[in-house]
Amino acid sequence: MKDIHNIVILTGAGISAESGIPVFRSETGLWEEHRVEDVATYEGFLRDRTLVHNFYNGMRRKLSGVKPNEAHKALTRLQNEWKNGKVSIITQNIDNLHEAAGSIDVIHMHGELMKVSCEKCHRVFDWDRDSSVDTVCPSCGRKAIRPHIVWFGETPYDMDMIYALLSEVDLFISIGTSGVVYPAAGFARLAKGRGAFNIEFNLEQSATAGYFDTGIYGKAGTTLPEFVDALIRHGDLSFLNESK
Ligand code: BV8
Repeated sequence: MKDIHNIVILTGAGISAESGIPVFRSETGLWEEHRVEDVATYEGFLRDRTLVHNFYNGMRRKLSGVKPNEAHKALTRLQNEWKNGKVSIITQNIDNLHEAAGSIDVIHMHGELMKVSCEKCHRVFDWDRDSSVDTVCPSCGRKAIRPHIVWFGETPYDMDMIYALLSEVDLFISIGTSGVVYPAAGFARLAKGRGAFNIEFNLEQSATAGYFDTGIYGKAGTTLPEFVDALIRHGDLSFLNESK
C-alpha cells in the first residue's frame, strides 16, 4: 500500500443529507419542486430572475437553522490532525457546513449560498439576507446582483487550483456524490491517473465507482468518522486490509 501524504476530498450533497439538506437527484427528478433548467441555468435566470432569486432566498433562509453533522466534523479532525501532508476539501455544495464544522480553505467549485456577485462589476459579497432584482450592488451601485452560484453551462470556480491539487494527490476521497455532474465527476479518473488510491463514501455505488479502488457504503455520518479516526491513528491505509 503506497505512502499517503496529500489527501484531496470531494464532497457532494450526500454529506449534508444528515444535516437535513435534501440531495439533488431524487425520484421526482425535481429539485425542491422546480425543474433544474428553470433554477440552475443562466437561461432560467434570464427568463425569470425573481423566481431564481426567491429559489435561493428560500435555501439561504433554511441554512440558518442547519448544523454540520459528524461527517463534516470528521473532515475537520482530519485537517487538524493529519501531519503527513495537506488535506484539501473541494465541495460541490453551496452550503457552509464545512466551514461551520471548522474546516478551512474549502474550495466551493459550484459557488456559495451565503454570497452574491454583481453581473456588472463582478465583485463578490458575503450575503445573509434575501436578494432580488432591486438589490443594489454595494460596490458599483447598479441593480445587477445574482446568486454566487455556478449554474449548468457555467465554468466552475478555482479549476486551476483543483487541477494542481489533483496532480499531487496520494489519497482521493469522494463523499456523497452521485458522480453525474462534470467536471467534478471526472476528478477520480484524474487522481487515478496520478497513481492515487481512490475511495468513495456513498449510500450506493456512484456513476464513477469504476475509478475507485474501494467503496465504503452507508451513511457518511457513521462511516466517515470511523474511517478518519483509523486513518489518523495508523497514518496509512493498512487498516483497510485488516478489516477485509
Ligand atoms: C461545465 C449549483 C465547462 C446549483 C450545480 C453531457 C455529458 C456530460 C457532461 C455534460 C453534458 N452536458 C453538459 C455537461 C456539463 C454539465 C454536466 O455535467 N451536466 C450533467 C448533469 C450531465 N456540467 C456543467 O455545466 C458544469 N460546467 O462543465 O463547464 C467546464 C468544464 C471543465 C472546466 C472548465 C469549464 C457546471 C456544473 C455545476 C452545476 N451547478 N449546482 C445549486 O447548487 O443550487 S450542480 C449540482 O449537482 C449541485 O452542485 C450538486 O452538488 C451537484 C452534484 O450533485 P451531487 O452533489 O452528487 O448530489 P446528488 O443528489 O446527485 O447525489 C447525492 C449522493 O449522495 C447520492 O449518490 C446519494 O447516494 C448520496 N447520499 C445521500 N445521503 C447520503 C449519501 N451518501 C452518504 N451519506 C448519506 N447520508
